[in-house]
Amino acid sequence: MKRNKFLGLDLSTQSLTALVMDLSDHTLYRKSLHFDETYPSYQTSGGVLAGEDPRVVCADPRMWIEAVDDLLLLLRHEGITKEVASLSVSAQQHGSVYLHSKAAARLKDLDHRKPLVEQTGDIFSRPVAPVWMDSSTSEECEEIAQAMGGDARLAETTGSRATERFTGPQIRKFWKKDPRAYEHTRHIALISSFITSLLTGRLAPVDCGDGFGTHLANIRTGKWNRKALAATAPKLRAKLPRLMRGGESAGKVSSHLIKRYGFHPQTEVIVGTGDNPASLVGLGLVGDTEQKAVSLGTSDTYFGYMRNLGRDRSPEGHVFGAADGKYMLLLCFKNGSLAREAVKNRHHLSWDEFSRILLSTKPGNDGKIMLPYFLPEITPLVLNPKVHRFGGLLEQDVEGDVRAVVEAQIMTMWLHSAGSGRHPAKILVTAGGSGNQGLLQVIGDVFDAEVESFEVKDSAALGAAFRAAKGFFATKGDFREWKALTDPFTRHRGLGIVRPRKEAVKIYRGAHGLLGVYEACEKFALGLGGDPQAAIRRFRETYG
Ligand code: XUL
Repeated sequence: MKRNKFLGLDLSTQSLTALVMDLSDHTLYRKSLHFDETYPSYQTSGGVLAGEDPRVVCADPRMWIEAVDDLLLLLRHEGITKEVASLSVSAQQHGSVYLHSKAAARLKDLDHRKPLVEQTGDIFSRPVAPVWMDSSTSEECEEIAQAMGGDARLAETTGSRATERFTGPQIRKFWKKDPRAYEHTRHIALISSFITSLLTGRLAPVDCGDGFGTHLANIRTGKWNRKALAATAPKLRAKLPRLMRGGESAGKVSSHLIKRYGFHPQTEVIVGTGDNPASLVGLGLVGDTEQKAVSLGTSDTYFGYMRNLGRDRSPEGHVFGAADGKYMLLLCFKNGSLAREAVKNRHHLSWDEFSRILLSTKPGNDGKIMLPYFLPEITPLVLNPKVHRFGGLLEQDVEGDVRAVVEAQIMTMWLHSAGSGRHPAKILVTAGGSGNQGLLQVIGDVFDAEVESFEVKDSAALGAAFRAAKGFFATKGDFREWKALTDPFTRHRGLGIVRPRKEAVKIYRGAHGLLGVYEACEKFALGLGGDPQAAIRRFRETYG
């Protein structure tokens, strides 16, 4: 039988998705398991476990193991696994999984007749995995930055200023709180390398797309950085996965995958990556410096490809590795879909109604502004969540609230990405929110850019499938270009272009426009500027 299918697995915050790509007829097959619904016994909300302190957020890795087991069994049942030539993983970034010394042997020797979780549920030296939504490591961030010679130096070496959710500060916190458990930890995986380890039966490497989101690597050499390791925790080097630049093979599937799920013994597993670097691939943006991407998932992210490490780096931006060994820039906004959903639910709206409100109400919202920090925010850094309302915006104002939350999210994206080079003329939008026309129109209007969304919204899973294919061909000595792989899928699957409306663009970008008002509100709320009332008044006089 010809094996011509490539499988991308994306373990996001809220679900595990499989995307199977057939290169012979360019068809795609998709299957997804939603954590809250499928695994209620883990009591997650939005896929995570939040503590009393809103800054502490983690997940139980056994839930992910169950999901991998169930999804692969489903794919076997559909007759897909035996046709897969290679597979690769994409996963939410920064989260870390802590394994004890018996874990490696256990992964190697699994009984295919038993559920995976039954045999791997006790391989952890720390029962929970801190995830990207955690913001409880400010102290450790400060300590690491100081040891590295300051925040600017840290960013120069590792690609980011000290960042709470990054793996290094998370590891440091664990070592400080529980040095014995740290001592007993043999291996610290990123989520992408952990899931890959389940597939190969061996502790798997991590790629620079995910590895640079740790504060532990040097973005120039693509190697773990000795000084950063020392600044984080003792004897750390030996506990980390191998760091790899490109998407090479991590080995063949384990005998467990062959026997339990029906994979062919020659199936390759290509090194996994983070969901944002995978999305860059899935959107066909590797090598493209002209267009940028906006992902409207649990988090909102703004990202783009970088050919080299120029000076155009917003201080709040992160540099991660791209799939071709170059770089990508990313900004992350934590309150993404969670804030939109909070507003939608508070006013008992459907997503269609939410979109209609955005399309029918006036851009600028008459100067009514919301700072939607329902949760601690990443960009800008807000550790104590609070929703601020300005310009007389009332909680019961349904239309005002909907417009305010979305305008805030897109304006903050525009403002904080301003330091990262020219704003693009075209933006590709992906993930759950990309089906919402109202949202797309606000992006177009605020950025004064054309906006395109796609039939396939799972660009991270699609990117993982592309990585699987590219890595597989490379093992055969076929080094085809990324574009040759991605074009047939991305070019014909656009859902049309949303264009910016001139009048709306003026309201945001013109003199005394809403972007300036928003910036004034944000500065005021963060204690960095005075009362924004005068700016709101001027806006109303100009655009009222
Ligand atoms: C990126 C980030 C999030 C996660 C979850 O830096 O923290 O986008 O990858 O998707």
